[in-house]
Amino acid sequence: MRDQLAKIKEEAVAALEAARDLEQLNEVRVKFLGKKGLLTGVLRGMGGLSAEERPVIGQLANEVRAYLEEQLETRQESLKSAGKESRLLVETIDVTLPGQPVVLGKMHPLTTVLEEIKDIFMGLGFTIEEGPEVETDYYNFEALNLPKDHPARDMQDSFYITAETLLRTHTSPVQPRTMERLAPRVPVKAIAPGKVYRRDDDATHSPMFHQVEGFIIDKGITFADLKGVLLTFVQQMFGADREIRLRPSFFPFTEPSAEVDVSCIMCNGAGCRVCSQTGWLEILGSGMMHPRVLEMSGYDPKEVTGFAFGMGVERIAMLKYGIDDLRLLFENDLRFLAQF
Ligand code: 2NL
Repeated sequence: MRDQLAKIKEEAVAALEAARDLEQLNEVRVKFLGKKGLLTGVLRGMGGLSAEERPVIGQLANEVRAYLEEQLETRQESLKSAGKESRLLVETIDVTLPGQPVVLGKMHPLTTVLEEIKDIFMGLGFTIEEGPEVETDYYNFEALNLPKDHPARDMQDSFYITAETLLRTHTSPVQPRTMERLAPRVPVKAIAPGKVYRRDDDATHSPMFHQVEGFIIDKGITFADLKGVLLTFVQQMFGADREIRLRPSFFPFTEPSAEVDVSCIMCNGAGCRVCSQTGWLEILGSGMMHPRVLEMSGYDPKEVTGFAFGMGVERIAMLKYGIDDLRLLFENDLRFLAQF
């Protein structure tokens, strides 16, 4: 048995020297020192030894194991550092090569325009209000003086969730919600930006689009305030030399109502293809808050007055950037988006 142990030791040392990499070294470890390895095999045969010899051989076997484990560790360290060195020789870095270009993302044009609109109104002292996109029939229609037979209430035009709830068809319901919360306090100066939904889908209509609604309530608010605020907005948005034109219109929630046009941003009013030779572009709807609407949400129309307006963000973005098809804004084609 002594001879056997001496032979194992000798063979193992030779095998350790011969191992060329960590994998081969591990094979050596398994072969000699593993659970089913040669050394363990010898120890199993100790049963046949006399009581005097057993501890002597046992001790010898342990010494061989300890020695081999130590040698294995040493060999492992030297193989490891040799591996690192050879990799350093092969993997040189050429610091003169050009770097990998980092592709930077940017804002979607709709986001840019929406942020710009919000900035302008915040600068004028407006707060920003939000409301749910799944809205009740009451806030979406009833509180806005939209009569039961209004076409917007048709299943063909709106996305209904239940008989009493639907995807909001405009941002207007944020107004009665805000009024209910604040009434009868004045002044109220707020805008409500956000997503709205209608059953429409073509080159000029998307089932989801964005609106910004705004309103002011205070003692003594007049149509002149409406005109002044909207002129300021238009000039900050489209340029200081823009003019506006108000045309009589109708909305159920305002009286009187007016459509607001901006002097054409392409031809400056001379007449071109963009403005259909009229010199004007329609950009928003507005009016004085209907007394019924004020009253329903807690304000006394004999004490306070107000004005309101609403605009489509997609339309503003299309005019500002000269985009001719609304669908481009929603296709997320990077060749399009990278242009802004
Ligand atoms: C448009 C026109 C408008 C309003 C929205 C409003 C809301 C309340 C009371 C009074 Cl609660 N008015 N909103 C008023 C006039 C026009 O939007 O063309 N929007 C895209």
